[in-house]
Amino acid sequence: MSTGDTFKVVICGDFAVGKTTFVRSFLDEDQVLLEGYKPTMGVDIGRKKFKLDEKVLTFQIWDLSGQQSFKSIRPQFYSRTDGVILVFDITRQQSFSNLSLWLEEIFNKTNRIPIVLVGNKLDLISTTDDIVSFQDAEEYANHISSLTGIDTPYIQVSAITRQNNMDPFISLGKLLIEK
Ligand SMILES: Nc1nc2c(ncn2[C@@H]2O[C@H](COP(=O)(O)OP(=O)(O)OP(=O)(O)O)[C@@H](O)[C@H]2O)c(=O)[nH]1
Ligand SMILES: [Mg+2]
Repeated sequence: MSTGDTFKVVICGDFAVGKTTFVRSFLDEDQVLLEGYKPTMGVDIGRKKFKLDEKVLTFQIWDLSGQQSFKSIRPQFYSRTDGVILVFDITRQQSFSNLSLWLEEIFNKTNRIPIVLVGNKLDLISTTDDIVSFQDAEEYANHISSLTGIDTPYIQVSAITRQNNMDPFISLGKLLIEK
């Protein structure tokens, strides 16, 4: 539930798909995004005010750990969540097939909230043939949408180069305002 225009947004998805890098690129536009992998320990919470269609929104962002070892403590982090950004790595099929496990975790603790699907690491698209196609991911977004009854946009980003990195937050903000 939201208080005024403050929304709790939870960032989900497998370990190392780039959730923390993606959140940092949003929270601080000038921050240098280090490339070393430092797993999130449980959860990191950040906050940012931003303007959308003449409204000022505040997102309180809960960046979860995707590591299996934190799975048992994650459910407690979903209480009063307004929206979810679900991230996978377009160069790692496993992180795409595991999305159903994330949906199960999300739906166990939330009720009909907007979800935005993000395929990260777009900068690596030409480095391997084994990528998750835009079409497959978009179909999956439609599947999510059929479960929630709310539109689920699919957006490809590169957290590292910041390509499209603001779009998922803007899309989610619009869905939350409309709700
Ligand atoms: N090439 C590329 N690498 C990325 C991108 N985003 C993140 N990475 C790298 O992927 C690794 C994992 O990134 P994190 O942001 O820590 O991943 P995470 O999803 O937060 O991982 P957990 O906290 O363990 O769940 C790091 O080495 C990042 O530098 C991207 O857009 N492109
Ligand atoms: Mg992390």
